Amino acid sequence: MKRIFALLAVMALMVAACGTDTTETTEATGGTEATEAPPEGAQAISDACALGATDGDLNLYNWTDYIPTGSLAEDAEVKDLVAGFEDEFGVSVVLTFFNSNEDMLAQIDAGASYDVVVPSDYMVTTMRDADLLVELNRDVIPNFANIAELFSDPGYDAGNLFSAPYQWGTTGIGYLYGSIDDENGVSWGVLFDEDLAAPNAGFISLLDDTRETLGSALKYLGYSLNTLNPDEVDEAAELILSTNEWIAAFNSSSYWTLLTAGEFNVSQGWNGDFLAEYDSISTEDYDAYEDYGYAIPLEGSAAWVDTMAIPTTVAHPCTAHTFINYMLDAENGGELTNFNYYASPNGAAEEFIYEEILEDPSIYPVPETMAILEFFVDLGEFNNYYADAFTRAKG
Ligand code: SPD
Repeated sequence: MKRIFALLAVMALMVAACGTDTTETTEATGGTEATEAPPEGAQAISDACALGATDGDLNLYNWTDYIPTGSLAEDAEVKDLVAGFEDEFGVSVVLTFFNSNEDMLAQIDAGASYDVVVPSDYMVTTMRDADLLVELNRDVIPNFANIAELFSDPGYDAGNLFSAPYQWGTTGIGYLYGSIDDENGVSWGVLFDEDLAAPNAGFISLLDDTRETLGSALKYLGYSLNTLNPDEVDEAAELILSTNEWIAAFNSSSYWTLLTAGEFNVSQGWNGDFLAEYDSISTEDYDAYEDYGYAIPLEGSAAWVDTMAIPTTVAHPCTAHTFINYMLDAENGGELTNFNYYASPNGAAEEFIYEEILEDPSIYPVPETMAILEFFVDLGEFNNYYADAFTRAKG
């Protein structure tokens, strides 16, 4: 536990400072008649919601495999949080997946209606500043009290007025042991340097994500992943373009299963996706952790906070608030982490999280690791420069 407190101290500084594919849909399971709310009334209706009220089914727009549901929950032996919400509140949940903040933003910007979305830190700022988010009615989200203090006033959304923290994690490299030299730590060079990548040519994947993929290249080059210097961004884009010679794919939606299926040996990705996958393929007779690892590269990397927010395209604002409150419940928060292997910003959830997760430095990094991590911040107008650079980088 001592290590967790030291980690929390480092996180406190970082979170306070952190600034500002394709979709798949699970089955809609029938349910009660929805009362459609006109988008322009979303804020007024939200402000008038009662605790635990619902006003229709829930359209949830979340990252792939980020909430326990159906066979995924069953296999992981954790509570099905989607079915749990449906049962407790008598509504249906339609779950649609996205694989990058920018894809999600494009959908909301185009008017797609969702009740709850899961933007990362910097994207909360972007969406808030574009008037795409409803201000949360905290009166009907009493479980906000469960959020650990260090996540209660983040730089990306002062006072959590428009977002509730969901999970936090890191970006790094998942790999098959033996495929890279990891004796003295792992360098981003195994993805970005021609010679270091050569042994795994054709078996390497990068995230298909503007800020993440450029961010890792920027880190490898020794720059901030929030740089506003166009020359540095151009250099990172050139570097990514050069990897076309040896990478197999840009993939953010299934790299973890493709890694353990032998399609990739080395993948850029998010910690929980790898670790939950290693756990899910382990059996009584087989421990996947003996074959696969996760490393935060020596040059430094990204830490991030994903959040729950209500877009102004919401149709069921009261159900949305009730869902956020449900997810911030201590036990549900614990189940979420026990499923997806991402760290929880929910302090009260800690007692429900498996000890081996709390003690895993790939999930709750030690302070020395935290010191080389950087949070993404919203770049305002300069976001477009990154977007264009990433389009060029993909060739
Ligand atoms: N499988 C879903 C993982 C979601 C990870 N969060 C992405 C953060 C992007 N900055």
